[in-house]
Amino acid sequence: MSIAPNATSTDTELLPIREKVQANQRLSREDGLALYRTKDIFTLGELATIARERRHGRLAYYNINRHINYTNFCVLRCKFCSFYRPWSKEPTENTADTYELTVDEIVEIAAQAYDQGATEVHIVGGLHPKLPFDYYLDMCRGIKARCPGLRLKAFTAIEIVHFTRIARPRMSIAEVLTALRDAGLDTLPGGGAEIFDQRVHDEAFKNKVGEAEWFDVHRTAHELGIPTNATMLYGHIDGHAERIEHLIKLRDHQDASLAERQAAFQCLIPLSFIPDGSEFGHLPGPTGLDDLKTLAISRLMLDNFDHIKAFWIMQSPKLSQVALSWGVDDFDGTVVWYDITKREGRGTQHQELSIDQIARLIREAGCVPVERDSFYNRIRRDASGKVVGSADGS
Ligand code: V47
Repeated sequence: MSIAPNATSTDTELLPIREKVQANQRLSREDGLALYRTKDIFTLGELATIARERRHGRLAYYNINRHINYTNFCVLRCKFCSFYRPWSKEPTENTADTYELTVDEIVEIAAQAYDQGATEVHIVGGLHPKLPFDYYLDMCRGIKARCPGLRLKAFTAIEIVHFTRIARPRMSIAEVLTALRDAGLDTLPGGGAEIFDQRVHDEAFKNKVGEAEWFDVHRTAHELGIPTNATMLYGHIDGHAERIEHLIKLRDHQDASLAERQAAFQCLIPLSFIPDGSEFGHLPGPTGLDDLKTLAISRLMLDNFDHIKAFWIMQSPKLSQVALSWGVDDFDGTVVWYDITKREGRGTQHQELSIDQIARLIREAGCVPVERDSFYNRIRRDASGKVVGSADGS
């Protein structure tokens, strides 16, 4: 898509922002708020496309992956979450839909995915009160022993803090991350960030560790050379000002990681709140326009993040497709099973897009599908579909 350099907007507030975007200058807090205020979503999309195309042209990334949610027992009670189930030491008191997978079951799921061409497993779960730290180490070791080429993106910052508390003797964040990396962990997913704001924290996820600990984990991972992702869960009791603040905090952290640390954030995933089945089930959730605006504004504010991902499970495949022209360059992947959010609260865990479906959505949006690995290198496959390497030569 070519952008006319002097295109006009119906919203005069956007004119100075257009100049900044064209000059590749950093946007301010006020700019971010003006972008949320605008009704001119076409100019917003056009500006986000300038930022997107400067980095990626019309390439759109996806991967062949498998999400594995190892347990839905959780000691937390986040009001936006429909996934968690309380744990009781009396098994008969647990509801029928609780589960915890054994290490063997997890390795089996990963092995099936690997044998079918997946290059990454994304593993997260609830904070289980009883599983020992060895369970998580064995899970990583077991997967890597059975599937040596499979990349392991696992455990949100919240789980990492939980592991520091359950390890015996107790361990620091750096010790937990080092032990997991030695066992096979490659990258950390971005979950658990929610919205970095004390009011929202206290009203929506009071018992969860907050912003300081989330950043501690990501800072330590970056110091150790482990790349991570970031998320923003929007469209519940948050406001636009809080979202812009969240993005600026991530941008500040990224500046420091890029300048001083061995690794950095790879990608932001704005997560569109799905109310169904949660304590916030009475809330309407974001509209399609709010989704589009938030993805585009994320692209524009995060000038030091390489990638903005629409997680099609949450934004829907159709809106994620449209968002490829509103700043998004990554589609996540084939997913297959996903338990954390389900449409209508009682939908199925089976949530899958085939490679052909993803490629069609991307091509129809005027983009070029690129299968990527966990570090955004282009995957090369032979005629039989076997991975023969990444574009970086690995
Ligand atoms: O941590 C929970 C959020 C996260 C709901 O790093 C909800 O590549 C919407 O982090 N509605 C898990 N969101 C998902 C996540 C993720 C997904 C895809 C890719 C990556 C990545 C990360 O989902 C949780 C929480 O923040 N969440 N409940 C809900 N009702």
